[in-house]
Amino acid sequence: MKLSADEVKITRSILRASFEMWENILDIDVAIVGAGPSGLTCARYLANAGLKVVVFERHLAFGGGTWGGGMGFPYIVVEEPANKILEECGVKLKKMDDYYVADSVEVPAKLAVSAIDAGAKILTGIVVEDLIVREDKVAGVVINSYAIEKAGLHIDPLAIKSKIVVDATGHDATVTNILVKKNKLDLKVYGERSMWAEKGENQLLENTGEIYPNLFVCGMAANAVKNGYRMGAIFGGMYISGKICAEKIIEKLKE
Ligand code: 48H
Repeated sequence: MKLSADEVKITRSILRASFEMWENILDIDVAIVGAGPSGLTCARYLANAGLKVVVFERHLAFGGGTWGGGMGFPYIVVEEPANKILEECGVKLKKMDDYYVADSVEVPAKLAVSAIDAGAKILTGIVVEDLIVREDKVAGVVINSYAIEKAGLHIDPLAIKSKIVVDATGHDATVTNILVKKNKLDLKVYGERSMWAEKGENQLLENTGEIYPNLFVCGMAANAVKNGYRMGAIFGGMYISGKICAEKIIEKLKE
């Protein structure tokens, strides 16, 4: 057997595939910022509804705050009815006390595979550093390479048009913070409150939704914006928040 490995052909294949991909996502239905549990769940439901969805994730790995489980112990806890969302993705759950326990590496892996299989595109190593705002409505995301951000280089970004943008950036609610600061809005980002797991999980569901025209917030970012409680290593609210967010977006895009 002789393997063929031509450097020019390898490079050309990568460049052509990349240009094709970028050209195809310049104008999309939904841009989700953050590939944590809420963003990946939201992406799967939106893609299943036939929408053109791209998830932009700053880091090279998807999964956000799931990998390390609780304090590095590789398990997370999920309450009913969120177990059903993970079961749809083929995650194996173990019943313990009143909860379900899941492997903190299996969960993000299967959420990501399920979102990709549904048709969502996940782009890692890409930071959303600004938004396109037109006549008091969000109209897209302004993106840059994480490597450029990390190196502190002043290199101008590129932009993607999107009907809807989702802030699924977790504790820092970075997208909402950018929108508020740059556009001098009255909308206030309060930051999250200290831990109260049960209240935090339930607030998350109420706090999920559209907070500015075409900007939706889900997951921990929803509680961060509205001063909801944090909840530690219980994740059910993240998946349900992602699902509720997708349902609200689908409803809005029907209008
Ligand atoms: C691109 C960005 C940007 C940006 C951030 O933190 P996450 O896992 O978010 P959620 O809300 O889906 O899940 C929260 C959960 O992981 C958690 O932290 C819990 C339950 N905490 C409870 C507690 O008490 O502590 O993921 C957000 C993702 C991360 O991967 C970031 O890298 C990414 O968003 N991100 N990506 N552009 N500007 N900002």
